[in-house]
Amino acid sequence: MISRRQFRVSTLAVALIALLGAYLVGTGSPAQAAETLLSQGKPALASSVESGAFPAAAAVDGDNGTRWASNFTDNQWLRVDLGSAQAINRVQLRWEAAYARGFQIQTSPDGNAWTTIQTTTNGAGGDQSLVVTGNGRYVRILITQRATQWGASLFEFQVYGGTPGGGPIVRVAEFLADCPYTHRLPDARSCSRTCRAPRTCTASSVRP
Ligand SMILES: [Ca+2]
Repeated sequence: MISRRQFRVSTLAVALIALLGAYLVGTGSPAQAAETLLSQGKPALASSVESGAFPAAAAVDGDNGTRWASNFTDNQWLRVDLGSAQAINRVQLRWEAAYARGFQIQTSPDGNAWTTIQTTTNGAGGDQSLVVTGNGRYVRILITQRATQWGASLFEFQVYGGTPGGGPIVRVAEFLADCPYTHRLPDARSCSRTCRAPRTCTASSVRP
């Protein structure tokens, strides 16, 4: 038999777990939100190209078989125009064998004044995912140190961002208002989805 006191304690524990679940859903970490690829197919420009076979646009075409390649000196850059100011959360680089050891990710409102939002000095090439925080219409990579005798070459230069927390988020206040005490289960999403008339919901209307 469960004593009344034990029942109260266990009920309190369930309520606390439910509130924690609601809190986690309500605060929805941006890292869990769906990200948006902002750069693909957008106008791209580079300070130089090795040849016409490796244009700037090849780094934002979504094709891992095409690439941009610079001339064989440092301080070359590739930029993409996102079309409007955007919040930027991540940059994905897919390097060809001619990668850069040192580079900077920069943003700009106008393509002239640049703000550095990420600096790498020991890059190893391959696929690089850089978590960044920035905002701007233009995003570029400035090559500060090539790793090889050739230029810098990227199969893809991908800028991600958009509205932080893009997925559906149930706020704590909504969750508590919609769900009676007995329905405050850790999975607040299913509660708010199934409990359309909260004052008359029965326990069976809320999925565990
Ligand atoms: Ca490409």
